Amino acid sequence: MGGTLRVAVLGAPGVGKTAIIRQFLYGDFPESHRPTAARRLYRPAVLLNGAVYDLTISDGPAAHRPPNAQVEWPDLKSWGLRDPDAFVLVYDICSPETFEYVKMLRQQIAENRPAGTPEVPIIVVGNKRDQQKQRFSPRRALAVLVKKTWKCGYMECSAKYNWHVVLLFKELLSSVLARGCKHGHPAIRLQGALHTSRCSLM
Ligand SMILES: Nc1nc2c(ncn2[C@@H]2O[C@H](COP(=O)(O)OP(=O)(O)OP(=O)(O)O)[C@@H](O)[C@H]2O)c(=O)[nH]1
Ligand SMILES: [Mg+2]
Repeated sequence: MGGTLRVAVLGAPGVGKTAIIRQFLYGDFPESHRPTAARRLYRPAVLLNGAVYDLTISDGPAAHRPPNAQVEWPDLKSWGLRDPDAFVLVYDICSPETFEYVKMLRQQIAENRPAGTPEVPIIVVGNKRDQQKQRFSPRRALAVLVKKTWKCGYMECSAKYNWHVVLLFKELLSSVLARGCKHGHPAIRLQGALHTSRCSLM
C-alpha cells in the first residue's frame, strides 16, 4: 500500500467537475447538467507504477456566490477536504468568469496556508477542450500566468471525450508524491521512479 492521498476538486458551477471525476472513475459522461447538491467523496484505489494508492476525491458543490466575492477560509474548507494533499481547480475554457473563479480560489488557498506548512500542489484544469473554437483566451496566455506567476500546474482536458482525464490524475499524483519526496511523505518510499510511471485504475 502506498498510502492515502486526498484531492479536492473545486471550481465554478457547471465547469465539469463531476464529469471529470465520473469519466475517470466510471468512464461515463453526464450530458445534462445536474448540479452537485452536496459534497461527495469518492474513494478509488489507483495503481501508479506498481504501488497502490487510496485516493479520496472530494466533489463539492460550487459556492453560490459571485466569483469575485471574498470567501472565508472555513467556507473553502467545507467545499473541499480538510487539509487536502492537492487541489484541482477546474474552469471552462469558454468562460472567462469561471477562470476568475479559479483565480479567487487560488488566492484564497495561498492566503490561508497555515504558516510553516508546505505548499499544497495545485493543478489548474481547463475543461471542455472539445469546444476550443469558443475559447475566450489563447491557451498559452493562461498557461504562462498559471505556471510562471502562480507556480501551479496547468492542463486542459475534455471530460466529454475522455481526453487527458487520466493524464490529469497521473500528473496530480506525481506532483503530490514528488512533494512527498522533499518532505518525507511515507508514500514515496514505495513509489520508485516517477518518470516511468503508469496510472491505471484497479
Ligand atoms: N462539451 C463539453 N461539455 C462538458 C464537458 N464536461 C462537462 N460538460 C457539460 O457541462 C455540464 C456541467 O457538468 P458537471 O460535471 O455537472 O459540472 P460541475 O462542475 O460538476 O457542476 P456543479 O456540480 O453544478 O458545480 C454538463 O452539461 C456536462 O455535460 C466537456 O469536457 N465538454
Ligand atoms: Mg458537480
